[in-house]
Amino acid sequence: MSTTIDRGTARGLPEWDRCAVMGVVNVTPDSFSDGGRWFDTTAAVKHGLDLVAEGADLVDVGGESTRPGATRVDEEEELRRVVPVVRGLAAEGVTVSVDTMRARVAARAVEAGAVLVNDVSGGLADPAMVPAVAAAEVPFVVMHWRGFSQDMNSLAVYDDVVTEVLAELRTRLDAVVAGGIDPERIVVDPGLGFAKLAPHDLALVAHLPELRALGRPLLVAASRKRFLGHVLAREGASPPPARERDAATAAVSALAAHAGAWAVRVHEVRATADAVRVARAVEGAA
Ligand code: PMM
Repeated sequence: MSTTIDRGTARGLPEWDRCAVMGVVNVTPDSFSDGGRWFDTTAAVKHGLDLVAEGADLVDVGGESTRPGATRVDEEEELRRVVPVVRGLAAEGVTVSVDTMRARVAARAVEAGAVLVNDVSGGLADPAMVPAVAAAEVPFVVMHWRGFSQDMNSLAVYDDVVTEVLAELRTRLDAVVAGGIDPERIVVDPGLGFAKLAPHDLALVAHLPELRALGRPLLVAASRKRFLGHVLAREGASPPPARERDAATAAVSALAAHAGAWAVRVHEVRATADAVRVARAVEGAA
């Protein structure tokens, strides 16, 4: 079967003939949707391996919660959480990415075997990040970001969210390339839920092909996010909790794969692994 959708590739990473599945391991006591469960190194490594067994192509390890309103974790604590888990998973042959806004954490994680740096601030939070990633010569996720978790709800103001996110991502792309990162190593991400309300997130999901026009592979991370809670809420009832949003997440995974996403980042891998395979089979039949 020939691939009908061009998802792009990031230099230095494996190539998949379908949308890839990035499984999430949050080594945090307070993450948005799975915090506290994988806080211990051994449990976190085991969880990452389980995600691979369930169909994850790569595993994203993070030690700092970015849920709206979260306060920042101390750098030493972040290192203590993340580095042993990265090392343990890389030693088992897993393709590991590190989810961090700090250059030192990124550099230490790469030394420990991470092959992708996923910075939700796109290099804005730490001025040392872009030079560190350029020097490490690893792929870099540039996510759309307007500010830290404490401030991001007040920053969710757009006239036209798709146009503005595109323009702001383009500016960040230019900046990180000017900072020395190989353009062929860059992945872009609309940053669902980051300084965005539910209608903004839905509009971005509806317009993913336009984000592909940035010319870089697209990572989509809808997993368990608030906008899905809004979509699923029954009239007059509060939204279902994060853990009850996995079927909705898999639905977005299928839509994103069909729209040309390079990868989807999810907490519950099994259903999304099926979703991207179905999307691939449909593409092959087109
Ligand atoms: N969202 C979260 C964490 N890391 N990384 C990327 N590239 N894109 C995202 O949208 C993103 C991310 C927050 O979700 P979690 O705390 O539930 O994992």
